[in-house]
Amino acid sequence: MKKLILIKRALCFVAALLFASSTFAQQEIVKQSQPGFDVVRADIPHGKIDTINYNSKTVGNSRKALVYTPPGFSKENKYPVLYLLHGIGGDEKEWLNGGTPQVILDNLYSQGKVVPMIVVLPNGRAMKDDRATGNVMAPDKVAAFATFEKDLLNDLIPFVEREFPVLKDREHRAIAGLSMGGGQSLNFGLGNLDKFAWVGAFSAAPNTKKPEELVPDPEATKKQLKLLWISCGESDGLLSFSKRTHEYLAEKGVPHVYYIEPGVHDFKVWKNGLYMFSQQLFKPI
Ligand code: FER
Repeated sequence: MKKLILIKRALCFVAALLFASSTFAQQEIVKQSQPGFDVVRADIPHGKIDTINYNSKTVGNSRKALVYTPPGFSKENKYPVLYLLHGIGGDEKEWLNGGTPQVILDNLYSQGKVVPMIVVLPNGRAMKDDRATGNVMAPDKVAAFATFEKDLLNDLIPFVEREFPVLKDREHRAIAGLSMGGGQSLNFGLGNLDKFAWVGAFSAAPNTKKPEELVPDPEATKKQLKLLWISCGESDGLLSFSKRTHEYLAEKGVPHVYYIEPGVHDFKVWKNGLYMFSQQLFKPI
């Protein structure tokens, strides 16, 4: 009799666990990517990539961006949005060409590891000629990466929110990027916490503002942030920009993830960054 009660109790416990895990998309410990995470699979549903053209009052022309809608996308649903930014040598196609984010995310969806979201891949060089040609380090081109803050907030985000079925509050908007795009994500994300609750920087570049400028009011930042992710390759020449940000945040007690992995300044690190960051997005923390 006692045995039966124990078995019943154990079954109740298992049922409760199953119920809890299926009801809430809780944060689990995310591990780094394993071989195959970026390999196309024919046996799973795939998301879709489209090019959009939006009118930019900031730049004074029509600008391009790519949009990835997840497998099973439906206009009847509403989705959170990740803005995913490129580096100094790239444009709106850099992630697609070098990082195959659609493959990484399709594979994660097939394992139920990501919340369905729309990913917008903008061109973060906000100037009339926004191609990555000539000297990409020219001062006007570097300055255009800062100008993109206005283009993003005043032109692109409103366009996306008019044209796509998206959730429009800060808790359903994320920004992340590689290198220059990582610096932009920290600058724009932490600088506009009324717009972004989830911020990720992979190998952030020297355009990253100084920590005291990024987070002038640590208490306010703590209250608003859902996730701040900073990753970098340990042999990346730009590691110091991630490190100084991390050290300041640690000193001020601002929760964040600081993930240093073997590697240099390349897509191996950035793809793993997207793999790990995306799985944490838009889930209860
Ligand atoms: C720099 C070194 C690297 C710099 C930018 C970068 C603006 C950006 C690298 C990248 O986006 O990959 O001095 O100055």
